[in-house]
Amino acid sequence: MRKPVPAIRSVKARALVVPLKRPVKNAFGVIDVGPLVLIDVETDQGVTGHSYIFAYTRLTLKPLVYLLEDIGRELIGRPVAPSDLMAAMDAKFRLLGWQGLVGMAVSGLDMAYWDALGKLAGKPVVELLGGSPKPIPAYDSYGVVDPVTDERALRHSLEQGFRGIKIKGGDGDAANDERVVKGVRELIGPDVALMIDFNQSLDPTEATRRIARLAPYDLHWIEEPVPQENLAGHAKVRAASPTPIQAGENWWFPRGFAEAIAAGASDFIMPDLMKCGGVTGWQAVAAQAEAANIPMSSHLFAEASAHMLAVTPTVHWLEYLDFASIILAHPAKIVDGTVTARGPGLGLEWNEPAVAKYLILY
Ligand code: SMN
Ligand code: MG
Repeated sequence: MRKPVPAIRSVKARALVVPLKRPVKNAFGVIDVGPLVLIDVETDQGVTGHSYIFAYTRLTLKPLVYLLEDIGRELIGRPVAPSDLMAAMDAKFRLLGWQGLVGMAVSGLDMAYWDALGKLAGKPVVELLGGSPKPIPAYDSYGVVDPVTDERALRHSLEQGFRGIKIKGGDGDAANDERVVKGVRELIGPDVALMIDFNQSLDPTEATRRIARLAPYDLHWIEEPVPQENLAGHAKVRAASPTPIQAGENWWFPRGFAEAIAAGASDFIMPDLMKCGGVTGWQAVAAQAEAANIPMSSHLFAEASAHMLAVTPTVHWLEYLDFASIILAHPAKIVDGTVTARGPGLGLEWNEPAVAKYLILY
């Protein structure tokens, strides 16, 4: 007989602040610790779905924990049917909107539902979605680097087989961007993709000026040159740019991508699973990317993104920026510069002794 759809028994959220192997300096400051929220969706069939979200700052940890658990209390007894639950969330938050903590919580819950469904089926999520695990080319994602002091780390990335390196710009003037890009290009050679991320720090005129100056260094993409909400600005920069524009980590849910694509904002897109609506939202974004022939990469969340990129028709790159491996039992593994999805579910299991060590109690 057909097994009933599992129902939600409880939702638990835990806040952690984990140390980072590599701080991420960007145009606005330094991320020197990893503020994470772990989500556990317990079902009535003996399986618990897991996911984690990245809170950016400690300041949002406590509200996220309370929000997740309060939403969770309203979900008790509901079947783990992600599409239905997304529709229920849409109704609940329609007047408030997705952007911000609500969108992060709803996306995180969606990832945990899918993890639970995969674990119940004994399959990786990529298989539930009709695909199969495959190696996805990954780039090693850095903060601001200095070609001299970070030489060892950059060489280590190449030794691990990474065929792409991303660095941050916009923390200094145009001359500094050029010095760094030139130095890193010399170090990694002509065949490794080099991306630069401005993290929304420029205005369209300045972005255009800086991009022109970086043209001789064969950059693979220019990321978020201007504020994410300035879609017309992105389109303007893109029209003048000899280098492809990349964006999407700060566009919210499939509708955000529809608007950006309609505006011609970017050559490439890179949804963040925590902001695009989780596994459910990602699929709707990937369909748009396919229809518009836009190469699609991931932002953070390497373990879960490896599942999603394997069913993304215009798959491009997986971002490897490690915030969570210290608290995961099976962190993403780099093999010849690629990451392959692992199950069951999204392959997320907690390293509980490490979780206990970094737990913040409210
Ligand atoms: C980024 C965003 C948030 C945390 C770390 C890094 C960055 C990226 O914009 O693209 O990785
Ligand atoms: Mg970025």
